[in-house]
Amino acid sequence: MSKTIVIGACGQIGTELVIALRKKHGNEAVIAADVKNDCPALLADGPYLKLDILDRESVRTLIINQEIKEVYLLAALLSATAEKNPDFAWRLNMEGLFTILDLAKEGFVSKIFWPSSIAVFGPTTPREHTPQYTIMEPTTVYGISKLAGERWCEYYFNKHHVDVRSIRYPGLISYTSLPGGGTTDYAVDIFYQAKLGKTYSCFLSENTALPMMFMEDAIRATLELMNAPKEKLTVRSSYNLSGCSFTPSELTSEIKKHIPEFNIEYAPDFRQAIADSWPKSIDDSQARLDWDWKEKYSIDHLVKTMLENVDPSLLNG
Ligand code: NAD
Ligand code: AKB
Repeated sequence: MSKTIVIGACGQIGTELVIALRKKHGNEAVIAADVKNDCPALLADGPYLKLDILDRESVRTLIINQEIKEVYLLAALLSATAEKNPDFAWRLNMEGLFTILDLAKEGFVSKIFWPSSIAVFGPTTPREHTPQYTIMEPTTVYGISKLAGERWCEYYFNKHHVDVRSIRYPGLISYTSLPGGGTTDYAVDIFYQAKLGKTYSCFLSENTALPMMFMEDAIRATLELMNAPKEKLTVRSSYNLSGCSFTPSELTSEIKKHIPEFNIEYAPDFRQAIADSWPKSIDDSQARLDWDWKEKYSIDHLVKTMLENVDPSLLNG
């Protein structure tokens, strides 16, 4: 049995990725690992390990001894949290990546997934339909770490034949677990307040357009990229990926179709400057060409699904 590990498994993406990978490979074949002590109930049907990605020796021992061949490395600080602790964010977002890339270079790991983000772009990047190849001058510590990570992934592929694959995820929207400190989190938070019948105080201004994607599409994209034949992949830094793009005001109008009395007010904070430096929409034609990517969720489908499934009791921990 070939083993897979998801590091950062308790997070917004990790929870759903572990479930999807276990469906595909079997529960025992997919290890969920996270720095958190406790395994979330959703991941209790398979192995769970407390693991700190910054503990290089423990990570190496685990992966070598357990003969783990496929690694999904999700542990990171996201954009808003990273700005509050830049030194640690740089360390966490970079050191773990080197640990895993080195294990692959030495032949212990055969395939790596490492996520990048739309945060790799900056204020000098064309903001509409941002191309795969363009100006990249990120101004956040998170974006700088993701861009550096992309360059290292491509370097390890070119120099050491490491099979590392990556997607520049847009803001991801899901209801299974809460988001972990990003600039796009408003587009998840808003559904909880709408379901609770409360006014939502949005930390971005009403006309801030950002690229977004429903989690089901993101997980499917991840599995499709990891399954794609090696020779079809022309991008070894990270693929642009697009779902749908919208502003807080457009999202509110869509929610109001289901909950007409829903209200939003705007109180932009430090995250507004981050959002203003990011693309409004993404051109993902390379992903469509190379591995037949196509999104399923438009904004109306996404809003309907979120409102049907969001459970405000999640906010109580
Ligand atoms: P998250 O914050 O929800 O989850 C991260 C998980 O990593 C948490 O469970 C946390 O406990 C764990 N972790 C933190 N430090 C760790 C350590 N030292 N060792 C092991 N685990 C540790 O993040 P997410 O939204 O699931 O994002 C996962 C990855 O995808 C990140 O690299 C992020 O940059 C990237 N990404 C996410 C989005 C998004 O919208 N969610 C968009 C673009 C890129
Ligand atoms: C964030 O807002 O930091 C993330 C991302 C787009 O990388 N959701």
